[in-house]
Amino acid sequence: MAKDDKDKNLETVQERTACEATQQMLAKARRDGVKLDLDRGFEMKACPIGVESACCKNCFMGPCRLNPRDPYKKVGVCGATIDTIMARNFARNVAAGCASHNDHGRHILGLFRGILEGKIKDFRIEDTQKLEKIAKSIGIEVEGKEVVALGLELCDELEKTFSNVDGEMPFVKRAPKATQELWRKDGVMPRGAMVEVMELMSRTHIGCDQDYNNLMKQITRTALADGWGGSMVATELSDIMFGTPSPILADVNMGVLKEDHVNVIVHGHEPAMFEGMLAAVNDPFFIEEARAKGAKGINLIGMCCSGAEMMSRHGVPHAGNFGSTEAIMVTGAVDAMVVDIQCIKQGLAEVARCYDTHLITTNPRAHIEGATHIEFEDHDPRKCTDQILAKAITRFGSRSMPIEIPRQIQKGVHGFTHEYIEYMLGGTFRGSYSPLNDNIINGRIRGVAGVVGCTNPKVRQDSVHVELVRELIKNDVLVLQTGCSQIALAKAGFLVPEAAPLAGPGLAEVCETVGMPPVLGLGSCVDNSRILIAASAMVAAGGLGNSIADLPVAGCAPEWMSEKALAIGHYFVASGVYTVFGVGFPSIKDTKFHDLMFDGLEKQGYGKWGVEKDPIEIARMMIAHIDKKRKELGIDKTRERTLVDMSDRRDLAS
Ligand code: SF4
Ligand code: MSK
Repeated sequence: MAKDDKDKNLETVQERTACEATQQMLAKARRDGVKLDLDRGFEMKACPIGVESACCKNCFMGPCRLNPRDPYKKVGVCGATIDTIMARNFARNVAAGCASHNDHGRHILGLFRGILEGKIKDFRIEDTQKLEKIAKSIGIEVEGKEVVALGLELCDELEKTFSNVDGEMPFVKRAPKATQELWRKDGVMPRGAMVEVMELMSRTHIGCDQDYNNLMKQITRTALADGWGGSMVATELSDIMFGTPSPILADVNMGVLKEDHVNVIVHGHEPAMFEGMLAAVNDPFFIEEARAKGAKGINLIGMCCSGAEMMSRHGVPHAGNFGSTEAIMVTGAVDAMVVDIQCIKQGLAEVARCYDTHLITTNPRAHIEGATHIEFEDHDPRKCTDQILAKAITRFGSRSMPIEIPRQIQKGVHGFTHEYIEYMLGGTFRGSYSPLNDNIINGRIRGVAGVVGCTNPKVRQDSVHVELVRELIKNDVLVLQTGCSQIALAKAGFLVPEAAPLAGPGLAEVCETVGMPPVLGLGSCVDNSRILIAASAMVAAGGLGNSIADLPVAGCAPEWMSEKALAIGHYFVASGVYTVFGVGFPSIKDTKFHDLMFDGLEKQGYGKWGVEKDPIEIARMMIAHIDKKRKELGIDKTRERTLVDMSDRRDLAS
């Protein structure tokens, strides 16, 4: 490659991603003549009508395209207005996101029941304390009950999350009373996920619900059936079965690959298969097999959300987020990439073919043309995991590709939960959210932000996440993270207590006293439900209002891309949180539907949506909202304090 071309190559890879390891692999892929998603995303010219949700293909009289620049000039063939079209499109996105999380949650519930009934023997109940706590939280009497009996009772109750056709979902009881009352008053209290998704899909059929206000009610109900439904069931039962995470030091970035080991990457969202792989790679038989082929061992690594979950629970190294899943195979060092559900790009198959990597699908819901399918079954995990390991070990023994592994590795502390935040701030004997609230009231912590979600090749990978979080903590906003965003910040070195000096003086003071990072990683994207519980605990601790909408908190998915992200965003809005999305938003400004989402919902007592691409501006919007809530709570004056004296320090530490 000529020098000019080399410089250009370097320059454009830096434009695509802030992750240096991914830059290195993208440059190599180009040299190798392999096209990655990061370049495909840049080259794809999005449809200007679709990007603003101004088209409808809900029947075959269309597709109907309206003009986003003059949205009220025309209507669809059936007469649908721009507001109906945008509301229906958004509704279907939320339905898909909610269905994904509930399908995941229902599988986790089935696994839990299978263990309790003795049909699944390779997994067990790890955290019986949490089992009791969760059962109690939804009104199940726990005294004198054995683990199996209590577990089965919890199963029967949580089954309603999915199958209820009337009544209320069990976990909504965990929301603040005032938040629940709002949902009841407006008729948006979720019943069961299946009925909510079904009704939403039915209402968006041609000629059904054609009032965006009325559609919004069912959108809200369906989104709540995600956050307080399937996502929360998945998180809480996974903790009970596999162990509730607590802070753990783990390595992140592509440097976790080892040239002299058999490298197996697991990428997806379901923890069971990953847990099964973890057991299998520690089997002496496979370690011996790997050694016989000249490897020093088997190196099990996570990516994306199941990776974040396994890192939080067991400290399994993590190689990167959604934006790096194709790039990592360019190393030539991946002997097998094992995938399950959600956010698995079809493009992985072609990259795997180019680098002679095994791409193995394991879930009946998610096959990929060109990949090998080896089905994972909860009752017989080894049948799947052992075949995968045999393939990976064989590939190691006959590696033909040149290996190039980026050197970047960052250490970080992961595995925070709402339970651990309570313990960390409140101490062993009086675990409580009161110290967090006190620090918010006294102004050391200005507020709390959830920064979560995906990466999207429409924007420079990781850069919006990192710049936004940098700005938030600088302004004393404590940041909670999940999913691919957490990995972006981990790679940038923010998930360590040593990052405290990057925070403003108040937040830094709290972090240094407690020994925590200013950015707390809570796990995968279903684990956003941990943020809902943390917010509810803040309300319960007192002093910050009666509902989640009263709290000085805000949320953001700065590089979002998935329908799940829209469902998550809307369940936060529906729970009372101001939620800003980066990249763009599928609606047209100054339309009635847009105004409802970005303003009207807040007037009805919910949170509201915001959209902005620039990270500093996003931070400004979130901080302005936090300050508005502080003012409404009458605690805006306390921020004027700037010095923390020794007696304050003692109060904080006690
Ligand atoms: Fe067009 Fe109405 Fe059919 Fe949508 S439902 S494609 S707007 S005719
Ligand atoms: S994996 S939904 S890219 S966070 Fe949960 Fe990451 Fe977004 Fe998928």
